Amino acid sequence: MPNNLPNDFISNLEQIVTDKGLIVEKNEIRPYITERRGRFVGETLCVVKPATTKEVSAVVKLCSDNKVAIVPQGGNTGLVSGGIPFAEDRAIILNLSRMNTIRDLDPINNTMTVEAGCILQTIQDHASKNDRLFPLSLGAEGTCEIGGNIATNAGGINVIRYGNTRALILGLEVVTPTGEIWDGLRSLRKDNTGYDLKQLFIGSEGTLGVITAAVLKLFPSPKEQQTAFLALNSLEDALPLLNMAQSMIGDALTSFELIPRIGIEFSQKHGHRVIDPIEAKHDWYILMEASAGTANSFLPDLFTKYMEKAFEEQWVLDGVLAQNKAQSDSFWLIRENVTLCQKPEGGSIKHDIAVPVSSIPTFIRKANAAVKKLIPGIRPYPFGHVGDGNIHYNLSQPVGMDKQAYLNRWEEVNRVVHDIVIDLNGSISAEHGIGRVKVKENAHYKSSIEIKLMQQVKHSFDPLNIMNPGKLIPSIQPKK
Ligand code: FAD
Ligand code: 2HG
Ligand code: ZN
Repeated sequence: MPNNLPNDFISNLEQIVTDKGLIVEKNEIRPYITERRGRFVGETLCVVKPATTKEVSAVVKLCSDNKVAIVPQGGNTGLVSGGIPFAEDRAIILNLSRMNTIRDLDPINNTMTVEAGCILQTIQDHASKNDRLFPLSLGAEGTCEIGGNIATNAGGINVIRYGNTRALILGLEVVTPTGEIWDGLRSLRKDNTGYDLKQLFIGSEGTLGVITAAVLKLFPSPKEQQTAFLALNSLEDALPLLNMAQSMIGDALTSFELIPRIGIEFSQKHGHRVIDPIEAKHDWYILMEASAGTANSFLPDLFTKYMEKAFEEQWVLDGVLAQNKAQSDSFWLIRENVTLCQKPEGGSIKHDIAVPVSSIPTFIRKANAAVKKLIPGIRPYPFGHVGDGNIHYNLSQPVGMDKQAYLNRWEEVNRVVHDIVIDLNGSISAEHGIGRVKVKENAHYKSSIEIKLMQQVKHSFDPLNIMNPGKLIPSIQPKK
């Protein structure tokens, strides 16, 4: 038993979360403290899995009374180690997976009320069965939970049309760090009655309270969809191509993703059933999609005209318009594999950056030159949500280099890349959050006033600092 824990702490927890709600065995704990990509293994006192909001409240009160820290956890797919405690935190993991009830779907109000542990894909499927769309979509959707999506303000592939998670939430139920329950499960599109507290919890990465339920916005389910895989003439041509999509296809445009040649190569080498849709090799590709909530929307016509114009302007050298759902799925399979197939190529130093869309080519070219100078042979792997100005600027290790020696350069490489991002008025975390991994780096770039204001917010919600300590906010005062 770790230091200073009251003897009856674990038995009190056991009484709150009866029936498989408490895990103390080392082997059973391991998956909960292991980051999905195996980069970190944390340490926890135990894993608690409450089944109701009242149980969450009782667990939090017990922890607050005993000054034991709490790390909320959903599907543990986060990429910045926000949902894992480390030895110095002396924390329990409060895992929400058992709170997985869909409480309500209101087809007239176009809302769905769900508990925090509902898996994102289950929510999408339930919306679809009711002829509605819940548009949040990301590679981890079969595992991540809506509570985690809200806590990280997740982005994904449909942000260009529907916004980040923040734009999809109407109400929240939260257990505060003192164990009180705030029922903010409103399903209103208009509510100007004071500070919009839910917005503080969205993106707070478990540092201000435990999200137990949410009211989600639904949309008409798509009746027509068009997906195209296009080879760019040059990286710079992505910009006029996007611009033209926004003016010709308008609001129907849902995704505009960048894929580099190296992404196709890694996917074909390590993925399953990945077929390059275009025979000739090109440096850069765009995977784009548009959808309409009504049939006979003229979308197919619009899309065809759009592609004709793109060829005419020579922004696109080659391209395929999906003829059916299977072909469209095969394009998206490539995109999924671009994410998954970097790992078998050895160490990857990762960045999740945003710059104004107009600066994307400048960013990629400057960053490529800088990192190649730093580590000859490094393999830039920039991909992702270019339509939102968000690039996953990942860097695969040089072939043959020792993996650990490469990963030891992580912070040095981050600094070089992030300096370029900040010069271009960008962000060092576009959608994955800060977690534990980027706390220092964030404090380095943010002004002291911004960090101080965040610390004040944190302190007013959680004066004992028991809610996910050491994440998001630095424990030291920043220099500036
Ligand atoms: P966890 O990893 O369990 O937790 C994440 C953070 O949220 C932690 O700080 C945790 O303490 C907090 N938290 C979790 N649940 C709660 C709760 N109920 N109350 C309060 N705090 C809570 N992210 C994107 O934004 N866009 C992408 O396109 C994307 N693609 C991905 C693809 C893959 C293959 C993988 C592995 C990850 C991807 N991610 C992406 C990252 C990740 O899936 C998201 O951050 C996701 O929202 C995390 O959800 P989760 O349930 O796994 O949360
Ligand atoms: C994606 O868009 C995810 O695929 C994961 O955000 C990005 O692995 C990554 O760096
Ligand atoms: Zn992403």
